[in-house]
Amino acid sequence: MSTFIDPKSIGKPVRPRRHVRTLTGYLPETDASGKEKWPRGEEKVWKDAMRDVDTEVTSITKSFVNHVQTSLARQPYNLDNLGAYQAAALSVRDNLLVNWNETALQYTRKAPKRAYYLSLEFLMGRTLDNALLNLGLKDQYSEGVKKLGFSVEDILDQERDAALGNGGLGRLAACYLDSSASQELPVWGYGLRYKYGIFQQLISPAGDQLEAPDPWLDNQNPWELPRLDVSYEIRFYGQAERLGDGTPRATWSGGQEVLAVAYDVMIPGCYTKTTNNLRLWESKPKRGFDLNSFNAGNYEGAVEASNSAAAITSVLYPNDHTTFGKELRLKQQYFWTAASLADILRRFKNIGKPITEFPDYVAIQLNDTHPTLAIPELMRILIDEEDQPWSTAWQIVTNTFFYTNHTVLPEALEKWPVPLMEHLLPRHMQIIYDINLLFLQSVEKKFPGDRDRLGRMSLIEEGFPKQVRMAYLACIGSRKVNGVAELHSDLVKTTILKDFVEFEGISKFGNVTNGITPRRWLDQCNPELSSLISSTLKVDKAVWLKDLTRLEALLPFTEDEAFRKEWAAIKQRNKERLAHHVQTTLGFTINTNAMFDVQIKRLHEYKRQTLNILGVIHRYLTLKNMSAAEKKKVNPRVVFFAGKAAPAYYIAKLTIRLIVNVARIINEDPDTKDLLQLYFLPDYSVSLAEVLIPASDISQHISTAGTEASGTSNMKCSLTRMLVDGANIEIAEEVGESNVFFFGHLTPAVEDLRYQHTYHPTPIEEKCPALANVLNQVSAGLFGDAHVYEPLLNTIRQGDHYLLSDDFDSYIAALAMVDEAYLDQTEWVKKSIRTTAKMGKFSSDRAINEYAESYWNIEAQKIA
Ligand code: NBG
Repeated sequence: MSTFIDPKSIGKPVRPRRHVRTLTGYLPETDASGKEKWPRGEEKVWKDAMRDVDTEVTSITKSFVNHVQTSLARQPYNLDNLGAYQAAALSVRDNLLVNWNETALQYTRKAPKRAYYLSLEFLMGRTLDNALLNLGLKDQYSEGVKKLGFSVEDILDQERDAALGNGGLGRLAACYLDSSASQELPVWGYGLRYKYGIFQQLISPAGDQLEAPDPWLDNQNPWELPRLDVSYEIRFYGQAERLGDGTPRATWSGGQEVLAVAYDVMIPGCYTKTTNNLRLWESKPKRGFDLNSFNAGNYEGAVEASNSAAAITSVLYPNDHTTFGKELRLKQQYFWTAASLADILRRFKNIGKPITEFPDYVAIQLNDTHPTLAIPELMRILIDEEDQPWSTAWQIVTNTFFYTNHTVLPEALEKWPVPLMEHLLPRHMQIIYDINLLFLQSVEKKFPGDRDRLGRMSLIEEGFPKQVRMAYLACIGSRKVNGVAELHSDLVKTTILKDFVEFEGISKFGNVTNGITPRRWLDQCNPELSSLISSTLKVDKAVWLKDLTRLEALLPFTEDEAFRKEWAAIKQRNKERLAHHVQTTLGFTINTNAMFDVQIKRLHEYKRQTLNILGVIHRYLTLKNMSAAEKKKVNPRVVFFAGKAAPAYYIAKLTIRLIVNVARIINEDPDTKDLLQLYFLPDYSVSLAEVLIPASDISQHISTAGTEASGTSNMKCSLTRMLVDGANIEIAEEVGESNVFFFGHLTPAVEDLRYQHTYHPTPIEEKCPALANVLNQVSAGLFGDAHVYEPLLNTIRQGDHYLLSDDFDSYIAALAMVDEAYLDQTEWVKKSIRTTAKMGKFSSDRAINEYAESYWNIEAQKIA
């Protein structure tokens, strides 16, 4: 560590952060009459030269060619699809910037209360198509690039996904940014600019998942603006010393200092000028490298220090619902929250209001516990730098933050070892202890003598080592806490935060059911369906895409045969599009006359991909025993899986291997291959989801009851007209239970079943012979490598924490009901239309408005 200590800084008090005035948020001075003075030169000359958004095809092609010649430094006749994508992206970016600047200017002028969404993950996917839709310029660009000899589809296909997220939590953050801008709300996102996003998934010849890095920035990223002038110094390690002068103040000095540099990503709203910002931080060494080592001739040491600074934002942690005690991850969390808070504070100070009014201007949403360090960090700033008394600081903090919980799985609740925190963030650990002391004193006051309760509620979990319970810190440091679906929010209140509800009162705890953006998940990925909806409803998509409840007007059309026919034909074309994609990328030929059945999500035991693959094997074995006549009556099915497993999650990876190897046998078997096909599509991503979802006839959401907080792919699948299977109570409430296929045990039964598994286990042969048979076939080597799968099969045979043996029979029965329902195509299409029509509630516009009104207390701002 000595290589990155700057001896000159040891013992010195922290220098207040300084900031140089930058590109946005600047207002011109006014003269005596209040009129704005143009800072330099002739105002008219400036104004005449200023550009607006290009809306004419000729100005679009001009800007495109201009970028080819200048930004790309290429000859116009020397352009491939990638170059064309870059030129198109740069010219679209110019348009976005016009709106982005105006939005920033107006926010600065009006100084409304703003909300900030702190998320360690933003799974954005591709940008160009979304930007074109939101700007309302898709037709003009298509025409323009066609004139230049390109097709817009080919150009769009060149873009690499921005995959800075693991799954639902990160994609939710991206949907919320889209909705904030579309609803004209002053919301910014703050995250990290990982050099490598979620790993690329490859499948080995044996069927194992392999991971390769995702160098998404290699081709340059036209959607980000490096803001080298917006930077903050962030400290790690060092010493914290209390001043001991009767105030709660302390100094924190020494250690390592690194720079956080901003990269801005424009977030355009749909059919509005509002263009918000997503600010991503990159870490850099404070000085090119450590001068002390360099001067002492220790060149490697000098480089090491700079590498250690740059490493902070080098990679997204690919974990999903698993705890990770890694120091670098904690560093990421602090680096990002500290930089974001410094930036938010600077912006607030520009308004010139007293610090006690901070919560009147700022709401900060904590996306899960990852940004919880923002709570002690704001306390540190208020106390040590702003000289506020403890109670004032705590008052400000607890009126600023809001915390969303995204899981009740115990293994996913973040905890950090106290020794690690003390080492990395000594001042924050002091503050956490102080918060805990005062908190436990007030608990003791309300529940005198209840020592158990104090132990349960303490921010510090006893043990070796002691650990900081981040969810509890997030809870007590926030103004409100919410879960992400009705049932999940109830579980939060009655299980993991039960004691806190009893102590703080129920009104602090709420629910905001997740939502998805209909722009991407209906219009962009399913353009034909989108235009059918617009023409049928005789409503411009600009209207219904921003008010999804309008889809309800589709209900009467369930009785319109011509409409149903077109509805079904679009599904068929989407299936062919997927088949074409699989053919060109993987070389498989898919039967598009079969039902397409998909399960697409992270691989995890609780999501029960295992139940699905064992169900597929059961189906295969059943088919094998059928006569030719019986086979004629079977509904052909193609089953698709896609999803990544955390690299260290052995059982999840084994599930992938089983799926791949079962697919090999089934797809080659002449007895069954016309009736059952199985594919594992590697490297699941937002872009792959955009092809898969519109093509699916049925999607599987089959997690053990009570374990999936909300799910969002269920909403996407239902929105692009299809049916959900499994325990999606809220969706069923909206679309009607007859349009969802339910099976299995419900949440209240889970605990008791698990108890029975542990204390009164019934052999699986007795309890569920059908499942036992499937397991035995796998064990016997029907799909090769018999012994390899034993650890996976044993999770079911012993303990069966996720209740496969309890739910298997009813799962198989539900699949049979799906087959039967599918045979009546008229009714099936009607179900599908009804489902889409009733999905209005699940728009992320509804969700973001709930946050804005009931949590953040912010208002929409019309950008003139
Ligand atoms: C996930 C839940 C999903 C939910 C998303 C978004 C985490 C920790 N949780 O059910 O498992 O849809 O969050 O809320 O990633």
